[in-house]
Amino acid sequence: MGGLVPGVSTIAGPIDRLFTVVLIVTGVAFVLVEGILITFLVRYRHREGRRATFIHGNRTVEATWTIVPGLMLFGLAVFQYGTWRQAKIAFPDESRAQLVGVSANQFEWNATYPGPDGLLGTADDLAAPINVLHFPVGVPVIVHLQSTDVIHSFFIPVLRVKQDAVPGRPVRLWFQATQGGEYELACAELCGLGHYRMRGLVTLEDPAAFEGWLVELAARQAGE
Ligand SMILES: [Cu+2]
Repeated sequence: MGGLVPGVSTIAGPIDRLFTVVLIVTGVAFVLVEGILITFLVRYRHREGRRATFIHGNRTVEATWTIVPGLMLFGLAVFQYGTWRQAKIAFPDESRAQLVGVSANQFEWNATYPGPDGLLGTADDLAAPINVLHFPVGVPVIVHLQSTDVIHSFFIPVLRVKQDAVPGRPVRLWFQATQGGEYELACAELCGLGHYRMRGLVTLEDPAAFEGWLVELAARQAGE
């Protein structure tokens, strides 16, 4: 679909297809509804000497404009379920995924990576510099996301990943990157006066480079 940033994750294709279909369906409905509105505005405008007729509803018309959009929404709900399931429900196994902890606060992103014990949230975790995130390409990544203050939203457009971070409610999200590069992480939930500067630099790199970066983090942490 033209106009979207390029997608570099396994879910990007299905998400963009959904985007296109929903845009077409709602676009046609929009043109139709606005067209009828404008036609009626012109056709039934005030004219000298013409009296308004009073009607008391029309069951057939009312039922139609309720049932047709209802069926369209139901159809879209069924149509999108496979992609929703793939993106939000069918998580890969944590044992074969790269785990990353991401903590959002006003107004920065803090990423942590499992240390030698392979577990997140333990004393040997490796902390990345503020607003710096690295992810391996070709490997499922599971992010354990949390917020320490207000609601933020973890949004990496090229990965087609967006997830609210709600204080007190840790949540998981997952993706698999298909291509390396440097991209942007933005907060997509107005979270205070500094919201505009709440951005992170995301580096997607092959697993060997990613491992090298973890070693660098460990060395820096040991040197502190
Ligand atoms: Cu924020």
